[in-house]
Amino acid sequence: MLKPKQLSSIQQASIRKLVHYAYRNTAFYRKRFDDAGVRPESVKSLDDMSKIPFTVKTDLRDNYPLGILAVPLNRLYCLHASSGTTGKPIVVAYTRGDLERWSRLMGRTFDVAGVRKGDIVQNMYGYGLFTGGLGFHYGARAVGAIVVPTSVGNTKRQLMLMKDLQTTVAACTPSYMVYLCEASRAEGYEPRKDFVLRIGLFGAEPWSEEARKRIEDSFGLRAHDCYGMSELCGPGVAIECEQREGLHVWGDEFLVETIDPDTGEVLEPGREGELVFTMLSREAMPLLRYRSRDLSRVFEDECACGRYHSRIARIKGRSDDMLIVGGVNVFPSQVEHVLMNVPGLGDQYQIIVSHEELDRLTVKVETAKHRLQDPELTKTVQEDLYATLGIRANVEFLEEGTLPRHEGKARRVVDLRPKE
Ligand code: DLL
Repeated sequence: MLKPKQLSSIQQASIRKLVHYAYRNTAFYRKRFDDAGVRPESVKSLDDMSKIPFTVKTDLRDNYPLGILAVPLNRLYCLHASSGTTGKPIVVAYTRGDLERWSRLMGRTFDVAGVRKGDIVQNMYGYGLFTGGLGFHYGARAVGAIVVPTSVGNTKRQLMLMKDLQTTVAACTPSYMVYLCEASRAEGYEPRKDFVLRIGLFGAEPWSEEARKRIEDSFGLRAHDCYGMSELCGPGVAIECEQREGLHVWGDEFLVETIDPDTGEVLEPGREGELVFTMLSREAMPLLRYRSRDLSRVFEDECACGRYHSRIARIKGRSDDMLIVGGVNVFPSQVEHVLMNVPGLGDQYQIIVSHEELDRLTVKVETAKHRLQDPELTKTVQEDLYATLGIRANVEFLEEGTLPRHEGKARRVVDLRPKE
C-alpha cells in the first residue's frame, strides 16, 4: 500500500510532467494556457494547481471527435464514447498504456472489494461504447476472476445464469440490482438460497443506503459503490473499501479537488461542492482540472483500512441538468436537439422520468392536431431519440397549447422517481 509520502511525491512529480506534456502535445491546452497567461513552468507543485484553467464537458464536445489527442492516431488502441450535451457524443481515446493503466486500476478496484481469483463475475454493465462493460471486464481479468459477459438486459437469462453458474460477484447499476430483487422472486427464485452472490459492484448512477440495504438483505451480498466517468477512462476512479465510509479515489492516478460550482473557488477538504479531477498519466487525452459536475465532498483523514488515498462521499447529485436513466446519461439538451430536427413538431416538450420496475423515459411533445396519432411521426421521433440517447423513450404527442408554459425558466424535466 502506498504511504502518504510516496503518494504525494508521485503526485508532485506527475503534475509537473503532465502540464508540460499537455502543453507540448495538444493545441487545445496550449491555447487554454496561453489565453489564461499561464506558463507550464509556473506549475511547480500541487500548490500551483489553481493556476491551471478548468476543462469542461463542452470543451470535449467542441473538439469532437478527437481534437484533444496528444498522440498520433496510430498510437491509439481503443475508443469509447458517452453522451454529449447535444447530438454528438464525447469520444474518449486510449493508448495501449492507457488501457493497461485502466485495467490495473480496475483490478485494484476489484481487489479492494474482495474479489479474488476463481470468483465468477457476472458483468451486467453494457458492453459497447459505454465504459462500464469493458471496464469491469478488464477488472475481473486483472484479478484472475472468471468473467461472464452477460451485458445488460434479458433478466430471465441473467437470473438463470446467476443460479446455474453460481455467480459470486454481481456487477451492474444499483437500480438494476434492486430490480433483480423483485424479478428474482417473481421468477420463483429464493435469492438467498438459489444464489451464492457474495460481492456486488454497483455504480454509474446515484443510489442510496436504503437501496444498499434492500440489495444486501435480498441477496446476502456485500455491496460496494464504484464511481467513475468516461472522460476519466470509465469506472475505476473511486471505490468503497471494506469500511464503506466513502470511496477511495486512486490518488496516484487522479487528483481530486472540490470547487464551488457557481464561482469556481477551491473549497477546503470536507466542504461540499463539485468534484474536479486531473488525470495524472493519461497519454492519449490528457485531462486537467476536469469539472465533473458531480457534487460530493473530499475527506483526507486516514481510513481504518490503512489506505491513504483520499475519499469522496457518495455522490449527492449534479450541478448541471444531466439525468441518469437506468445508468445512461441523458441531457435534456440532447432531447431538444432531436425534437428540433424533426419537421412537424411544436416547440414545447417535456421529459418525464418515472420508475416502474425500471427507469422509464417519456418525451411529450406538442404537434398539430391531425398528427397526434401519426405512427410514422412516432416512429421517427422514437428512432431519432434512440440514435442519440442510446435508450428507448416513449413518445406522446399532445395538442398545441397543452403543455404548461412558464414565464421564467421552462420546466422541461419532471422526475417522478421515488427519492430514497
Ligand atoms: O458511468 C462509468 C461507470 C461505469 C462508473 C460503471 C461506475 C460503474 P459515464 O457514463 O460517463 O461513466 O457517467 C459518468 O455517472 O459523472 C456520475 O454523474 C455518474 N456516476 C458514475 N458512478 C457513480 C456512482 C460511467 N457510483 C457519470 N454514484 C458521473 C453516483 C455515479 N453517480
